Order: sequence, then structure tokens, then C-alpha cells
Amino acid sequence: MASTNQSPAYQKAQGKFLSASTDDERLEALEEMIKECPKHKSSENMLANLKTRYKKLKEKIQRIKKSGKSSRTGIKKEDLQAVIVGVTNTGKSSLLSALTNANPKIAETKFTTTAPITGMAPYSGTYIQLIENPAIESEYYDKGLTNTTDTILILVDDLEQIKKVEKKIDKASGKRIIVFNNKNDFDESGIRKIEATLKSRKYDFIILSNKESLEKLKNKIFQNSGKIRIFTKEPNCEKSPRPIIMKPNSTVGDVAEKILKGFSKKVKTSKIWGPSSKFAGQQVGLKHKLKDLDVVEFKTR
Ligand SMILES: Nc1nc2c(ncn2[C@@H]2O[C@H](COP(=O)(O)OP(=O)(O)O)[C@@H](O)[C@H]2O)c(=O)[nH]1
Ligand SMILES: [Mg+2]
Repeated sequence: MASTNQSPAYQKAQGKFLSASTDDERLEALEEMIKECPKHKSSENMLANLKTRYKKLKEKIQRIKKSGKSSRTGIKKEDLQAVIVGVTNTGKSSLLSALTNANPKIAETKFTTTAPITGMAPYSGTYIQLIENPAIESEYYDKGLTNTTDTILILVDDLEQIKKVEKKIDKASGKRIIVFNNKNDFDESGIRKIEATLKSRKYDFIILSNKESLEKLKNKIFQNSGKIRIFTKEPNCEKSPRPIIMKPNSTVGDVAEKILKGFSKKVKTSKIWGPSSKFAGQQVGLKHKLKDLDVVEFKTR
């Protein structure tokens, strides 16, 4: 490979390949290397070699995605997460952009439509990580992502689609919310029928019609997660504006550890305000179980 003098563009692509941390990034870099590789006789072998590597890597990525064992996209799971799943054209991208800052740069790259897109939806002083999974019938659908999330938003614009999606997510254990996007503009009586059907089938559902329903959806995602919001405060100060998201039944000690590993050992006294306290500023031990919207104050001396 070293014998051919390479262009700066090729070297840049190669650098990207070497520093890539995921297979998807490596694949993208390889494609650029192929594009930038000189097309003359002396580099024929090199080009063929690159194409073989590209093909093998692509096969590997698809194999892993199909197996559904893990998400290979390297998305770091945030405390509150929901994955949007549905057949093509139901409005997954539209929902993502209505609720989040979803990064348009992602949309410009070549693999956009073939990889999950992440956005952060502001919710009660914190964020819900919302992820659009590529259409469930496409080869780019990431099973692992759906299998490992807490909340699955089954986005449909037709009730028939629910069964189709359910069949493909049988290994997923997250809570399911049917999100009906009224894309086909059913009138009020049509919507009432859909509502009645979803109710009779005992689905947890929401019908998207206006801004208010988007807020309701975020509330539902939070409620379904079962998690609790805990505010912290310094002595003689206001509580933190941004809550820490904790698992249900978390203790005061768990919160200290979430702030900083080992911190609970440094805590001398802790006080609480809110739903789990008997009175404002009650002093409690590290084993005290917290409730949603509690405020905790730690003193280390
Ligand atoms: N009329 C209408 N069109 C919508 C709505 N949501 C999405 N669309 C359109 O449906 C098409 C597919 O939407 P998109 O969000 O890309 O769907 P995705 O394939 O599930 O990501 C686009 O042309 C959107 O403009 C809606 O609520 N009403
Ligand atoms: Mg889309």
C-alpha cells in the first residue's frame, strides 16, 4: 500500500478509519478511501483490497444487527430513553424533530437513513433521549437498540401496523406505548373509533394531534420508566434546577454515589424535603428510600 503516493483526501479518510471507534464509522471511512483512491493501473490491487474490506465489514455489521444481541451504533444510553419503532413513512423522523434538537448534521451524512438518529427532548428540567430506529422492515433496523431500551414507542398511522411491529419485537422487554400519528387526517368520529379500539385491546396509547399530545407523550415516557426525579441542594442554597434521574426505590446513599462514586462514605448528615419526608428538612440516613421529586441535602462536615 505504501508504494502509491496518496492524496491528502485519501490520507484524511485513512486517518478517519484508524481513529474510528465503531464499525459504522469504519465503514464510512472505507467508503471515502475507495472514493479517494487513485483509479490508475498501479493502484488497482490496492483498490480491489479496499473493496474487499468494505464488503466484509458491511456483512459483519449486518450480521450483528440481525442477531439483535447488541446495538452496534455505540449510542450511550441515557437515564431516560425511548426508541421510536415503526414501518416506513409513519412519521418517525417528524416526531423526533418535533420533540428534540435532533442534529441535522447527522441527516447530511450518507448513512443517515440507514442508522438510528438520536435527539434529546427537554422534559421537566432534564432530558429524554429519543431515538429513531430505521424502518422495522428495512435491513438497517437495529434490533439490539429496541431490545435494550426501557420504552418502545410503536409509531403507527394505521392500526393494522401494530401486529406487524409486535411480531418483530418479541424479544424486547421494554414498556410499549402505541403512538398513533393521525397522518391520514381521520375526523373526530374516526379518531374516537381508533381510541375505542386501542382501549378495548388494553394498549397504553396516545393519539398525536397537537402540541398538548406531545407533552402527554413525554409524561407517559417518564411515567412508564418508573424512574424518579431527585433534586439535590447545598446547605443554605436553592435546590438544583436539574433533577438526577434514579431507579425506583433508590436511597439517599444511591444518590450520593450517583453524584460521585465513593461520595456516600464522605457524607456526615443528609436532610430531605418533599414526598418521602415526614417534615421539611428531616434528617435521614443513607438507607432512606426516596420518592419522585424529593430534594436531598448532603453535609460532609
Ligand atoms: N399530513 C401529515 N404528514 C405527516 C405527518 N407526519 C409525517 N408526515 C409526512 O410523512 C412523510 C414521512 O414522514 P417521516 O417523518 O420521514 O417518516 P419516517 O419514515 O417514519 O421517518 C413525510 O413526507 C412527512 O412530511 C403528519 O402528522 N401529518
Ligand atoms: Mg425516518
